[in-house]
Amino acid sequence: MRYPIGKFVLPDHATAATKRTEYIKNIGELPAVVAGLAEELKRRDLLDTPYREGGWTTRQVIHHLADSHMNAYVRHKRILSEDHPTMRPYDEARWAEMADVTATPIAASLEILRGMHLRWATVLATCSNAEWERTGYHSGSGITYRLDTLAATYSWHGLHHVGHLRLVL
Ligand code: NI
Repeated sequence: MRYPIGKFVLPDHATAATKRTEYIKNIGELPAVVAGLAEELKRRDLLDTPYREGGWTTRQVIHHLADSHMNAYVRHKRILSEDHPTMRPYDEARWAEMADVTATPIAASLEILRGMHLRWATVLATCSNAEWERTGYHSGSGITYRLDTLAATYSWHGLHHVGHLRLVL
């Protein structure tokens, strides 16, 4: 239940280079997919249901997608605008317990996702090969990402949490 679509496997550079279009598509389509599932979860009164025992509620999962992808979007933009930036981790568990998660309608995060993913997919769709190969260092994991392997990570991450929402439905 924790990994409904399987654990993420960081692709090698050759693989990531062939899947850039797929990553853009997944990132571009995520907001509409989540919005559709959110509507059904709300209709069936399942927004306060955890996707597994001790796990986040579907409401927290939806707000977490906005939290995580705001960080992700900034990381992509920094890689495109700075020379090998260091990307800092954030405490996702604590972010998921603050009032902007527990006391804010999910519509707020659905709107964030809609606007931000449109910008994110748009900028990725215009990247040159050289831009896709730009890098950044993630200080939390010690991993050096290329823009395309970072996009792979979040392409997976969105579908990973969509899997959690589908589990509850
Ligand atoms: Ni996550």
